[in-house]
Amino acid sequence: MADLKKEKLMLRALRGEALACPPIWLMRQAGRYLPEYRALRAKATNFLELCLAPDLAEEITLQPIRRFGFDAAILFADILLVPSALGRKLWFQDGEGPRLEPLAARDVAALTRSAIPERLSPVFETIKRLRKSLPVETTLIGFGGAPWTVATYMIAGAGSDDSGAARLFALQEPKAFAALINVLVDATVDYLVAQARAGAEVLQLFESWAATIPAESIAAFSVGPLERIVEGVRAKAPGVPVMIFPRGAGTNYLRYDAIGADALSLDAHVSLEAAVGMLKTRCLQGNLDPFRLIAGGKPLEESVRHIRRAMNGRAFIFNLGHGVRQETPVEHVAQLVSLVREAAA
Ligand code: 1CP
Repeated sequence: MADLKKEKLMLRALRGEALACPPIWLMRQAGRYLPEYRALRAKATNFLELCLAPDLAEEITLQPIRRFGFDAAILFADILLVPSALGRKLWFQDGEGPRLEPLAARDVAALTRSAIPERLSPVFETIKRLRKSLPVETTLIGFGGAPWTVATYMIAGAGSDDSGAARLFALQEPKAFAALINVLVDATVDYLVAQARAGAEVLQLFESWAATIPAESIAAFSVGPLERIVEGVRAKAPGVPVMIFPRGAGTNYLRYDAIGADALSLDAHVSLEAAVGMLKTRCLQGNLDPFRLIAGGKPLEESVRHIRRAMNGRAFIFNLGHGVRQETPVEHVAQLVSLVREAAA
């Protein structure tokens, strides 16, 4: 009977339909700004346990849907589950973020993707449960990290603003670096296809550290690997739209646009007026400044109106330019959803 139901707004936008009111979801919509998340987090031993316990991950994914009625839910998990499934030690230091055992060139050959189906099976179970528990109009988004972004954490052992350790590794150990990117491409295809088969309806690739890639390496480090992932996912999970978020790509957004993904996510630094004319990707997504969501009031209203006007007539999904920040007042998120759903653009 599914074909008799009206298609979900999010999927209509991804097929290229310009809707009067765009669908809305927010990157990091589940997380620390929500009191109900903090309450669950306090009970768990650690963050990894939350990601790998289907009952908890399902509940956390549903929390922002219950509160705000977003058009899409994003699976509660983390991009660093892939390196963990490849055999790297991963832990989350409270208050400090993720930590991995730093990877050396000699460690690359030992990375194998054979354990992904078993080690990440709780994630696929969470997806199956969510397809039953989500409201019928809500689209379920699965995700993974882009190889470069994941490699930066694997090599440095933590996040860093300039990805210096990974950049130096790529220059000093080019063979090991290429092998690492290749393993991550294949592992990410496996992981995303398994998410789609479990019930994820859309897949997002996070290239959160696109800004740290020198221009001459964009093709080898990021655009090429993402092209191979999109191709691999389309071959094995046809019909599941793929969205790419190359945060901070600047003028290199044009290179990501040429991949021909189903949607391109714009950070808050991209001018929408310029993007509309230059970018050919079927659907665009973004790009509210997360600090306007913290500020609320006029700054929020003005920006929402500006974004809606600029994107009027274009297939578009409303989102932030990066994730919801911890200090964001929950009332502002509710205000945002009603502003986006107001009748006129
Ligand atoms: O409670 C806590 O201490 C954990 C904070 C937290 C949360 C809520 C982390 C640790 N990860 C997540 C969930 C998460 N991570 C989701 C799912 C839910 C949602 O979006 O609502 C997603 C999609 C991610 C993706 C992710 N993890 C990215 C890409 C998106 C982005 O923000 O750029 C990245 C870079 C990570 C790594 C990571 N995991 C956690 C943190 C704090 C970080 C960033 C650390 C750093 O760079 O220093």
